[in-house]
Amino acid sequence: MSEQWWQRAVVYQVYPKSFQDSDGDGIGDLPGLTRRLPYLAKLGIDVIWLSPVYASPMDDNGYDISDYRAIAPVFGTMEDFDTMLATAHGLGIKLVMDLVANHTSDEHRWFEESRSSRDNPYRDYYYWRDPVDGHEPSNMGGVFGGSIWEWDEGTGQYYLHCFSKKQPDLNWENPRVRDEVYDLMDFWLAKGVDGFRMDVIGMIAKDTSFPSGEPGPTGYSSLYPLIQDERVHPWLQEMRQRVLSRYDTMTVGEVGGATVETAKKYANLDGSELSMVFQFEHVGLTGSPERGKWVTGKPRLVDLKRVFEHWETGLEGVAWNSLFWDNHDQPRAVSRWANDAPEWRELSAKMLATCLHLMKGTPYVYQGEELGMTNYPFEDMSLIDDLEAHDAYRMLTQDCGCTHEEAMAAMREICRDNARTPMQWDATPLAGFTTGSPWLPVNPNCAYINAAAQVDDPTSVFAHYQRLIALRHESDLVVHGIFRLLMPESDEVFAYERALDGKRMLVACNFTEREVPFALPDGYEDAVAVAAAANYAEPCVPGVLRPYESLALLA
Ligand code: TEU
Repeated sequence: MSEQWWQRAVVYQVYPKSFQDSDGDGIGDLPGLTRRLPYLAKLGIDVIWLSPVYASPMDDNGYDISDYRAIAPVFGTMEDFDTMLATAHGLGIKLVMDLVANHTSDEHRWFEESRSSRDNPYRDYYYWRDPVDGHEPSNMGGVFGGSIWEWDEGTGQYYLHCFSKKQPDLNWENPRVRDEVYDLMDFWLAKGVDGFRMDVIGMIAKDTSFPSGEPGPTGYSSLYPLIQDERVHPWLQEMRQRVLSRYDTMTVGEVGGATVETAKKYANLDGSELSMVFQFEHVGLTGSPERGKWVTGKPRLVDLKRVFEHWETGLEGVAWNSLFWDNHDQPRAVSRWANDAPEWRELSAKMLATCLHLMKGTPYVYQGEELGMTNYPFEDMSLIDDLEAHDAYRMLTQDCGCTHEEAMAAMREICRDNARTPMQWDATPLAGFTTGSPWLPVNPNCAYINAAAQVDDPTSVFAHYQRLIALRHESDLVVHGIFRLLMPESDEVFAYERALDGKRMLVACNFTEREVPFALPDGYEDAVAVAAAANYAEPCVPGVLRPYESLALLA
């Protein structure tokens, strides 16, 4: 099959609220993003995934949309959007919007109509059910706590919301809902947008008998008994036929709970559904039945490698993979997967980049990851905005018996606001993000972790990402080479090989702060070092990998 443009692309996620403020209100906006597009062009990325900028009451920072065809005034105007899009395209950067179509805001016109009366034409845009024995129709917890059902006094029924009560779920069984979604997609594609990231698209089909769930911690997995992702595929095929097929797009579906087997359908190479999906097996490696994801500590490297091997080999030749360490819902990469201590942060951030960017699939860089930005030292919940975190703090301290400090330790490692503190542009106290009061605190380590200090430093984390991105653009081996895991039993070294047309590339990454033995596999005796992969200035030492060393050899 011919190569698709998004198979050689690197995607950069912008969380607009935290990227660049232009009007001093302490909140990032579209003119601010436009101002920083040359920075992204210098990094060399090909696509921006823009988290939602639509009209929204911001209950979930824009993942609760009240008008899909309008820009939230806090982010700017439609003209600002058009300027940003034209500027990005002028720099050779494509733009993918965030399609949040599993649910709307409760302030969307459709929901306001739907809740106004039982016989309103929009009633069936959402899921409404009668009480059962005077209670919620089923006993299932939502991702952000509480029940998935909210009582509506006006019409004497409950409505379904898998996330916050201000995010009622759209009823995709209703063909009028699907028509509305396809129309709004067409609106943005006709404006020149290059595709969509599709929020929780794997859960738009539900078991409408609404089974009850198991008691347990809040989180996405609490919804699994409700989700029927096998019924999503006909709707994605319909979406492809009705709207996507008329444009040259990249689409990535967020499919929590995706397996290699289901991804073979969602991301099949015949293009009948999506380009790729985000799977969550690696980010789900830590956690517990009692506390969900809110546990501290890193996963074992052998388990992390097993997940990546499973996806790299399982999709080979059948479907396309995405590659990511973090996003706006996850803690910062270097803090979570490597070592953000000052003496190891830069080295291990570069190692992580080499490890991910030389695998097969489309890599995603989350804003600030290319600088080695770290988690924030949250000491108190007053500094945290995220509704998910506040629900989790309640769960941890009231249901799980955690002390405040134990709960804050989990917040410092896991909460989503770690990724949402303002982008660190320079060393000034507000990191050049705003001239006002930032909506979330700026990490004080912006004094030495910031773009201004790195963009012209060839030894910086930024420069390392630049070189890896440039390597992908020019290397068929990196884009198409077959993946083979090496040293599967090692809990210290992540080593793998890529092979294509007789050429082989060995990639080796030491995930520890110790020097570890590393024997070259046969056939690499005369191999040539790949400069873009190396994170030590000095040549590699035969037989060992230095602390957090990454290297690649071409044979
Ligand atoms: O996230 C869906 C999802 O699974 C979240 O529960 C997320 O994975 C979780 O916070 C990590 O534990 C999407 C968006 O990415 C997220 O920002 C939204 O809050 C959510 O959907 C609702 O739109």
